[in-house]
Amino acid sequence: MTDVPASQDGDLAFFEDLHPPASDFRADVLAGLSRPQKALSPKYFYDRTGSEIFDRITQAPEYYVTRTELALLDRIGPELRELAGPGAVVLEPGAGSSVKVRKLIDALDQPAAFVGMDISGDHVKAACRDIASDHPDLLVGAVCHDFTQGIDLSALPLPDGKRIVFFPGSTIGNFELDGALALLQTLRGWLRAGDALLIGVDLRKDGAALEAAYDDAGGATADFNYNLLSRINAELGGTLDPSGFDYRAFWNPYRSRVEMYLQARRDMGFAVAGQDFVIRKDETIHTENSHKFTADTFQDLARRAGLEARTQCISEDTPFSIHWLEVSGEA
Ligand code: AVJ
Repeated sequence: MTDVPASQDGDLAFFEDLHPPASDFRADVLAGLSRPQKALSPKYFYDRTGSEIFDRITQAPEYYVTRTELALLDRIGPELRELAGPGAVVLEPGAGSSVKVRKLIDALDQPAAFVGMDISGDHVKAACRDIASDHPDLLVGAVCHDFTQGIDLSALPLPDGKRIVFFPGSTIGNFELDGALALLQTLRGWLRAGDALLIGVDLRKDGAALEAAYDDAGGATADFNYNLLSRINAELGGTLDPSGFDYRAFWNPYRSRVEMYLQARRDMGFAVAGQDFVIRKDETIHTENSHKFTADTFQDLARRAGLEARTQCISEDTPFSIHWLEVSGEA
């Protein structure tokens, strides 16, 4: 399919709703709070308020991830342009704020198309419309899809160009290692010979810097966690008292990850969706991990997923990396 009309006046060339199974917030929360180590999934951080708070986190002086990756994208722009060649098709699973993909699109040589994918159809449509209105010559499509699930890209009206699956922000770090491997295998399934996965991966660094990045003095990351309790109260009839919890983030060098928790200041009883719970003083609710790799440990993982690094770019001052991965055996 080559002669696809470019999108005009901000309209999308297509919107495909693949009806991803709605993640069951209620069931996941009740199950998580019933475990010996109470836990809540970080994917539930991103309601409208949570997404706004995350923007605050990316502005926090301690949170180096976003600005370091943006600077790195600037630095490797010319190399990406070479590697991609003209007419590339950029696909972004979990399309967040479009700041990063815009930098990629601007670096490329006449990219043919951009397709944003996200589990929230409204969010991804809005983000893609913005990009379409600023890039009238770019075919822009949006897909409502859970990127941890496979997808049949041949069902989408994509131009023929080289596909670049763009997965920035070290979101891969949120997954346990087996989950990260499974995700890389899923994304590998999107690639044909010569296509690439362009992925941002945060690297191990000084523990104090990591703990500061995930517990900024301005309190944005703490608010990010408290908002999850407020969301449970608002959407699941919860009676949690956010002020009864302290937010904790600590670097676990043995598991090579930052672990984030809400810790009870006192014994508390609370209800969620009509189910009663008790949490003891100092007991915790685990909310998120952010795994930190070395370039080697990440590329080992990628190799196990059948992906070979064609090139990578690492920022030394604040260790962070971007990898251009191709299907193994095709390098
Ligand atoms: C969006 C997953 C990349 O782990 O750095 C930031 C999320 N959590 N501060 C990260 C996050 C707390 C962020 N990712």
